[in-house]
Amino acid sequence: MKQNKPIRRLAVIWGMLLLCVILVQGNVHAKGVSDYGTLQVSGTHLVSSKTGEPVMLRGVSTHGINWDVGYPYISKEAFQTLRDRYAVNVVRLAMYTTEYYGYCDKAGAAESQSVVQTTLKQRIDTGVKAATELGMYVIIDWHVLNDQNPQKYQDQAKAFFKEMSEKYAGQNNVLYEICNEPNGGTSWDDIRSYAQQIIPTIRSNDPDAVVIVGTPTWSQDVDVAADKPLEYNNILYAFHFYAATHKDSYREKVKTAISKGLPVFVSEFGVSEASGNGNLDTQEAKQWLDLLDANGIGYVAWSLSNKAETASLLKAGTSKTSGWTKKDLSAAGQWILSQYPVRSGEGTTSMLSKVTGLKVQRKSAGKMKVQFSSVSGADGYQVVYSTNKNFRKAKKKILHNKKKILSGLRSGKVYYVKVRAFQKQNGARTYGAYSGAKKIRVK
Ligand code: IDC
Repeated sequence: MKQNKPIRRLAVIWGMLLLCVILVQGNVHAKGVSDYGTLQVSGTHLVSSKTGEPVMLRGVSTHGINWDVGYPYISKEAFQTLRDRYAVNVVRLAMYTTEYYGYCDKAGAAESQSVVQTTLKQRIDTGVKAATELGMYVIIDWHVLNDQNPQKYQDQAKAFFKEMSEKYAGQNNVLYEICNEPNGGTSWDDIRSYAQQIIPTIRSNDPDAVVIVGTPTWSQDVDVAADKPLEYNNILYAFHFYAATHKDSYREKVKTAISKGLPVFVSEFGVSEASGNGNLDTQEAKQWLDLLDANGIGYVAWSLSNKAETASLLKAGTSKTSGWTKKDLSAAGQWILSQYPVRSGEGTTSMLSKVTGLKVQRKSAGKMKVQFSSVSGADGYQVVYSTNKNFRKAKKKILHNKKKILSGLRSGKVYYVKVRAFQKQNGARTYGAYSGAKKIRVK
């Protein structure tokens, strides 16, 4: 009987540790549809039609929604995890046109082509609804890949986008990506003539819709597109990179395109090699994201999947379909999804631990001393104090070390105090989780 106590104590300690992990994960929240509303392309940027401010989209692409490594993650729970823990504000639904269960060529699938199409459209609808309920943007991606030239299935693309734009015309959070990666010698002229069929179809239903157009050579020749852009407004041109393969010379292509005034959008990237597998190169990826952030170019990571390939954001074979914490993420997932909160500069980040060991001491009239344990990696601390238990009308002070005497307090009042650490990234502060609150009556 006696052994029970230590075991119970151990269980309590484990429980508390688990809670700490959950709290440290914090709640991050990039700006979304309720902040920005309808998106518009202005110059080389996306801007909010509501506030006029530049819009930065950071997102995640599904794997092919035709496969069981892709569609199980189309849910409100999954998207909410991405939004709340990892500062994702856009999700891309990648619908392959060919390969197994493809929209135009179902390859080996048992169902008829029309059943396949109905199922894929239902999956898209689930994704659009989930994103909408969560105030996130959503990209409907016509995932041209093995079919190489989007003109191959142009009639089907037209019918598909007609139907989608009719269905989602009333929404301000849906973007249409009309050809993922033209390749195999498809020229920019081919893509232009395809786009000239599809864009008016979409716009006749949804005049404001932002349309993303792929560029030649697996959506990399944005420099070529920049010499002869399309004659429509609200167009983004796709550029895709995989950091372990595509380096400086590809960054030059992006720089050339934007210097010519082309609005570029990275609707797909990986930290892996272009195969979606092989090595990861986070140093190159960091250079990429720095370049994109500096130019206000949004980016979407490939892919939200547990498939055993290094581009997958989830650990190979993980069975969780939402609620992922760091341990459920692959190396690529951990790197990418820890970048987003920091780069969006909103809310807390899971990179910093919670402040512990907070002590408050009464000093002479109107003063108190606060001290706490330092947090590794912190650039400073924010102490928040108030006479209100819920920290209404709280005062905030930035500290550069772990103790400070606060003065100017109201004598005889009870104060509540809490502290969090912060890091500075790109000029913005990102915070770790708050310490527990302490209370004290001031002399
Ligand atoms: C890859 C998937 C892989 C799949 C392959 C073929 O990661 O599991 O077998 O497609 O369908 C792209 C494409 C994207 C690729 C990805 C990685 O848009 O569909 O996904 N990639 O190769 N362009 C460059 C890389």
